Amino acid sequence: MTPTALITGATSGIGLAIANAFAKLNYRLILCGRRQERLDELQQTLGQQTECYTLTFDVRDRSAVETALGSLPDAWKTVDILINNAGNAHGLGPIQEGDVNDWDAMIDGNVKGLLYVTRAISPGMVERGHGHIVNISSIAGKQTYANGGVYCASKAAVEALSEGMRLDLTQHGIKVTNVAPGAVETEFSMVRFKGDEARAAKVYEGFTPLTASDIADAVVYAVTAPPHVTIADLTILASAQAAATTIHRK
Ligand code: NDP
Ligand code: 8X3
Repeated sequence: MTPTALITGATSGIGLAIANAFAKLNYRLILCGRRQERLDELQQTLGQQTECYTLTFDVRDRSAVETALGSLPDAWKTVDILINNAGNAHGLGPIQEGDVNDWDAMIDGNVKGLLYVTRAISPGMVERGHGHIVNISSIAGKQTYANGGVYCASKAAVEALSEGMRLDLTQHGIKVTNVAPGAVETEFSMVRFKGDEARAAKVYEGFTPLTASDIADAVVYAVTAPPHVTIADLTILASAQAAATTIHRK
């Protein structure tokens, strides 16, 4: 049977690259995000390669998540692979100056949103005794850096949740993979710096960052591993990156 994959944050960056990679494998795709026009475009483009279904919701909105995922038509209810990718950093600054709205966006999106989606999708996997959940964490979940405490905390929570999910779900035939990328050039820094293009570009200056498709390749590796193999945890860095904030720039 052709697997069906649900990808949150499919409208750009890593989620979009995973959608493209899965389309090449002919997986059926449920593509999620807030930007309707991008989802419509994906339905047009990727829809020519594979079967696609789109859902527009904000992962922070619990009832929107429940309504959207609860409304999946019968033909799309069986989700074999869940990619919990939606998330972003908002701001970069010391804790005493933090913008509480930014904190809410990170904790509500990166942590609670991932939980809401998982709560909606995992019972079906348990019922079927089969499934794979891939959580996109970050090097920031393993190493805390100055001025990024709340984003790092949100990704440390993802690390803990990947372990917790594996402990609870392995007995039900469900694999859990945690993927922790380093610097990947996407819209991530534009979002973090609220549209400041120059500041966002500086993040990737003087070295070759990862591309979103580098991460998609790793996700494909994890989801195509043989049934008896679980790729539990992958940390992927650009070759110039030694640690979260140690990057060798020319
Ligand atoms: P992008 O900004 O390019 O993509 C973020 C995606 O998440 C978009 O599709 C966006 O869609 C979606 N999203 C964000 N917030 C919400 C929300 N509240 N509700 C629904 N969808 C949301 O960044 P990346 O591709 O880089 O980020 C993807 C994941 O990878 C994130 O979890 C990020 O933390 C993680 N990551 C990124 C790294 C990097 O260096 N880029 C490194 C390590 C991890 P839309 O706006 O349409 O809702
Ligand atoms: C994104 C990578 O190091 O900018 O999670 O936090 S980092």
